[in-house]
Amino acid sequence: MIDKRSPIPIYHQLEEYIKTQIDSGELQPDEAIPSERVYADMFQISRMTIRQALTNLVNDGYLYRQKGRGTFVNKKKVEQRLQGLTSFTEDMKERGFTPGSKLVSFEIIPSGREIAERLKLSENTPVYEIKRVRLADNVPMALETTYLPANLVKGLTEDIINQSLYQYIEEKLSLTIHEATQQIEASIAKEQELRLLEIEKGSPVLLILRTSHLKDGTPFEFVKSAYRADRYKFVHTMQRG
Ligand code: 16G
Repeated sequence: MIDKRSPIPIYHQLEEYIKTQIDSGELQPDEAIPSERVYADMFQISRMTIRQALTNLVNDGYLYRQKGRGTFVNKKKVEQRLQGLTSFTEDMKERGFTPGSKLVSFEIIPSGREIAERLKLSENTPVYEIKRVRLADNVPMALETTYLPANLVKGLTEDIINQSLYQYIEEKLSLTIHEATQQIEASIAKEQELRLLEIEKGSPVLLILRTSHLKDGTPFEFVKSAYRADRYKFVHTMQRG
């Protein structure tokens, strides 16, 4: 399995070996991987090489560490396609997860400059600010802060936002959600994100800014979200010509 004469670095070969074991199901999600000593004996390689491979696999989201317990196989990342304009609730249901939300804060505030600009409002217009941890089978996936013009997306309650915002907008307010633009960038989780997403200091997150519009072009939401990079990946199909 490991070829010491190969020009491919040994740590990289070990990474590939472990990935193959994960893909084939020999190592199952949440199963502890063998100890460094086992790999060292099995392949006659140094602990340092093994540590390097394991650290890379943790950083790439294949494995996770638990202090004092060991290193475990991560669940497969959620694949989010970047085609249709879907809600978190719809995305999770489609994948067979139970969607959920944990409300962090919910209030009406006067829009500052950034929010006013994004939502094409004048400054100090009342907007809802909703902060939710989005859950899949009770596991935190993203921290989402949503801004909505209070005189457009009317009558929000805790009950509604604990379920689906898009469903309320479409079914109860009879507004037509039409299109959105979003940007995605990499970042390191900040203090509040670490705590609420239950990830370790230094973990990467994907920051997404989304502005969504109704059929007549009116922006109805501006959302800032931090997605756990170890649980999420975005997939985009492109056509040439
Ligand atoms: C997704 C959307 C967010 C929208 C939410 C509605 C991204 C980056 N964000 O999380 O803009 O507000 O779905 O979800 O995809 P809900 O209907 O489940 O409340």
